[in-house]
Amino acid sequence: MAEAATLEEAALALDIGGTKILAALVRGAEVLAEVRVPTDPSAGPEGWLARAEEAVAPWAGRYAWTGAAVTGLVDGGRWSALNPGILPIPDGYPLMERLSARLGGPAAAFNDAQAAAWGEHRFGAGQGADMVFLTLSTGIGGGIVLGGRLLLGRGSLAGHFGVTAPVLAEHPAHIEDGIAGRWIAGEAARVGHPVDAEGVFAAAQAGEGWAETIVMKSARRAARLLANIQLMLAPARIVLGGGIGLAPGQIERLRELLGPLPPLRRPCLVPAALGARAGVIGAADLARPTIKNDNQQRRIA
Ligand code: BMX
Repeated sequence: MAEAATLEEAALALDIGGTKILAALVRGAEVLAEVRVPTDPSAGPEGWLARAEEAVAPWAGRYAWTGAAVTGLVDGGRWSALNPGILPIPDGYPLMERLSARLGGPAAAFNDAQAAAWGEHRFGAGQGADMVFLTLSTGIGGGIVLGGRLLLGRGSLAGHFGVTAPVLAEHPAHIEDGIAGRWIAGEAARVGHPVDAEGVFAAAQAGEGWAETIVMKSARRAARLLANIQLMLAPARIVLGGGIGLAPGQIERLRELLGPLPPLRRPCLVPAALGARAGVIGAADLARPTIKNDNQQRRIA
């Protein structure tokens, strides 16, 4: 483990996703310590926070504030699900208040993909550019940084791409329900291979046809989403993250599928430089001005 952080510089950061919780002690772009625990969907927000609190107990006194990156919508410090199928968060859960009460000190919370977008813009593959971050994970999340500002809020301009509806109604609700990790595992089980999404990618890498069929179908749909994002926002780069986005071979499949598009409409796809840590690094940084300077408008719109 790296050296101890000084209190003024280090933050506790949590990334609460549909499958796992990553807790980290973060200083700038540096992760000084980290721990992962699974998210039990049935435990509810108090259960998820209790699990995180237990995991970070050894770091007591080593951080000055807490930043959380969470799946779902954070609005006025309250947390709700956009798609309860990814994680059943009750509407309007007082997340900032509960984080602060449980972990001590000031706390701020953000959507996971928006926080990761900020992390990649500040320290990773999106530096100095208008960028979109797209996480292909349990679900699909997005974050947009234009002119150095992270777009927050509820609308699709805040990057909630996964819960947009498919134009061709292949699936009744959200496009993520036909592309992302839950769908991939569900498809595998349907064809007699009850493994998680990671297992499907491993099987595809090993040349198993059933697995290649599933990951290609996911990739074709994700490529359409990427092409639409490029048309809507024309970012200089789309930074790809998440367990599916960064799975072996997936960025190559997506690049190949997008290859025939005319250059002006073709996304420039790059992998997240901070990998699975983009969310915790972004949340730690975003939470700092909110708390210390009460001047978050400087950086986020
Ligand atoms: C869903 C939505 C987004 C989130 C995205 C990725 C919920 C609970 N989540 O679209 O807010 O950013 O999934 O989440 O409504 P992950 O858990 O797959 O990282």
